This record gives sequence, structure tokens and C-alpha cells, in this order.
Amino acid sequence: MPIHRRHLILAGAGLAAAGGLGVLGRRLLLGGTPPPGFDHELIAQPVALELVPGQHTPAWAYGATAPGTELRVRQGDWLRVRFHNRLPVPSTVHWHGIRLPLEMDGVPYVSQMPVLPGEYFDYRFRVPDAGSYWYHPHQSSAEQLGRGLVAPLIVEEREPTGFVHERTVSLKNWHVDEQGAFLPFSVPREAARNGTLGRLSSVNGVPLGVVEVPAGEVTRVRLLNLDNTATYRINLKGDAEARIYAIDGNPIEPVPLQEDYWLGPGMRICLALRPSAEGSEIALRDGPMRLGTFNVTAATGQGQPWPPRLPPNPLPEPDLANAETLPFNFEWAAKPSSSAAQASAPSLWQVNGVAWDIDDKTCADRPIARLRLGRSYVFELRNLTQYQHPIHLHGMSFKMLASNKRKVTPYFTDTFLLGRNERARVALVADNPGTWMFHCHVIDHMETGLMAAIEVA
Ligand SMILES: [Cu+2]
Repeated sequence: MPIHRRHLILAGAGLAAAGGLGVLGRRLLLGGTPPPGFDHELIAQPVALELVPGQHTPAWAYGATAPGTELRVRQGDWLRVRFHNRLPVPSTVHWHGIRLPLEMDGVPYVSQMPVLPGEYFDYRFRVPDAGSYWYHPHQSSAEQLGRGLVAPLIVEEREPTGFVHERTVSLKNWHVDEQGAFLPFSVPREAARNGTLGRLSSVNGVPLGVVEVPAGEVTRVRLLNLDNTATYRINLKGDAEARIYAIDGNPIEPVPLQEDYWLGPGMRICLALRPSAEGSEIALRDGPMRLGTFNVTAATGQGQPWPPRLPPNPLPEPDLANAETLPFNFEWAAKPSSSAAQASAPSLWQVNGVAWDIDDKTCADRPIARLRLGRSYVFELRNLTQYQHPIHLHGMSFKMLASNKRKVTPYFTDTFLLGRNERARVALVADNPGTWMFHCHVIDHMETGLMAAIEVA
């Protein structure tokens, strides 16, 4: 299967033509030729984890832990990673939420060929936006993410933000039984509903994990949902004040974290957390269920007031007055397959009447929308199902504008949790040439049809 040459040549070349970017945006996005070499060696490999006491789980990990090695890079700098595949299967790395050239996007047969066992691939790109991101394979995703191939990618602001303390809190459920053995990552009966849930939740890879935060001082807590399926209804129980500073990497005007915040698969929030009393604990919860605990330690004496709003990322502002509106319907579409006996995944969901087939390497040759480079678009997202879907777009961020289910203060994001029967309007500038995946981040929804390609040229 040939790679789309035309896209590889265009990738990175079209950004200069994009309107709406300030000088900073152009400087950050237009990297020119990447410097040779690499700064990080990322090894994907089998690792035995002890998730269940006394039992080994045959996980796959980036490095020695799952979630894997946290990569950190400064906004505007190059991220240069040599990815070594020491797994028994082909894999790729997708950098969730990062606006980058297509050939770095990690989608097999669309942006690159799979990296075979024993091979390596150099990922090199500039990171235009600060915030909390993550990386994972885009191949056999239910199994590869399910076994542990997920990890945080933190892009630091170029200037001090006022936060002195910082913690990364990665959430993931594990599909394991009482002996630590893996259970099926995707079951058709569940894929046809909310998705196949793991049974054992974890915080930074530890069931009921503990994170320490100092008393009376503000800590930046980067909360990442790296799970295949779970939407966590995030709330805190304990004596602490918490404010949301950013959604999916992008700053918002800080607002208190009040009731449950619904954090769908792939989504992130940046919290500022100020606990009161040393020695107390704050439960991090999913609805009524405890996921983990913040243990409040002694003040460090570096206490700071609440930092101001984080600086905005250099995102292009959609031109709504001249934007073309495109409808996207997300539908339930189970139909018996004529080749059901051979099919590895059933066809259950579709976007605009088309179900993605993960076994058909030519699906991306038939994009469901073709956008003109540099133009603005409004996407009308219609969820015609009884289940919620975290809708994610590669290559570009979009601005959430409105919903028929909730009041929206517009904000930029890469993933929007589209509720059951919800209709939402989002807008973007098509400033990044390529063929970009547009899909639900419930992994077994994605693998049973809820994915599409959008072309920008
Ligand atoms: Cu979905």
C-alpha cells in the first residue's frame, strides 16, 4: 500500500498560506528543516506490571512504566524522538492534540508506514501550543492502548506562568481479571453501547494511586484521561479549592471546579488545586467512586497566590462570517456483514453514512469532506445515538461554539465530548494540509466504524 506521496510533499508547506496566524504562530509552526538527530529515545516494549498484588500483568509500555515516559518540551521548540519498536507487533506513535505536519501524525498507511518490530522511526516536529497532551499508537488501538501504550506529553509555556508546583495525573482503567491477566479489550456487545470498560482504575498506573500536594499553596494538576473507554465524572472530596485553568491544552478564563466535570477518553483539564490542612487528604473521584488521593503535605514556603489566566496559544481565529457549514452525523449503523466470518471487527457506527473499516487500508482515500486550505469552516456535529462520543480531530484544533444541550463559553479544543442526541457547532481554519483522522476516542467505537478522514488541500 503506497503512502500518499502528494500529502507528504505538501505537509508543512501549506502553513505559510494560512491566514489568521500571527507572527508568533508562523514562527512556531513553520519549522523549516528539522535539525538532525534526536533528544529522546522512546522504547515500546513488553513490561510485567504488578497491578494486582502478587500478580503479573503482561503489559506493553513506553519505557518501564504504564502510563509511559512523560515527555516534556518547551512551546515552539522541536520535539525529536527516536521511537524504537520492541513490541511483537507493528506500531506507530500519534501525538494527540499536537498541530504538526502530516508525516509526523502516526496514522499507519495515511501518514506513515507501520514501524515493524525491531525497527525505529524518527519523529521530529515543532510544538506550537503549550498545554497537556499525550501520545499513543494509532494501530490495533484497542489492544495497544489497552495494554498500556499511553503517556503524557507536556508542552511548557515559554515564560513563567506563576505556578510553582506541578503534578501530572494520568487516569486509566485496566482490562484485567483478579489474576492480573488481560480480559478482551473490545467485546462487540459493549462496543455497540458505551464501549468496553476496564475493571481496574488507576492513577499514574497505580490502583488508588496517591499524589502529594503541599498545604495552603497552589499546585498545577494536569489531569489526563488516557483510557480507552471511560468518561470520568471528575470531582474532589475534601478541604481544597480547585479551579480549571485549561481544557485539552488550551487556556480558559479560570473557573471553579464545582460539580462533576465529564472528562472523556483522550481529554485533559489543567486544574489549580489549593488544599487547606497539612495531613488531610482529598479524594479524586469519578462520580461517587474514589480513583485516587491527594495527600496534603507540609507547606514548602513557596506559596503563591492564584496565578493569572495562562497565555493563549497561537491558534487561528475562524472567520465565521465567511465560513462554510458542513454537517457531520454520528450514527448507529449496525448491519450484518456479508463477510462476518472473516471480519475482525463488526461494523456498528458510521459518520455521514459511512463506516470506517479498520481492515481496509484504503479508507483514507475516500475522505468524507474536502476542505480548502486557509478557509474557515463550521462543523455541525449531530449525535444521532444514545451514547456519548468524544470527537477528536487530528492536525488542527477547533473552536467550540454552541450546543443544544448546554451553555457554551467558546474555547479551543482537540476533543469534544458530544453527548447523547447532542447537536454542537465547532469552527476551525483549515490551515494544515493533509488527510486527517476525525473520530470518536472511545477506542472500540473508533474500531467499529466511528472514524473518517478529512482532507485539507
Ligand atoms: Cu464513540
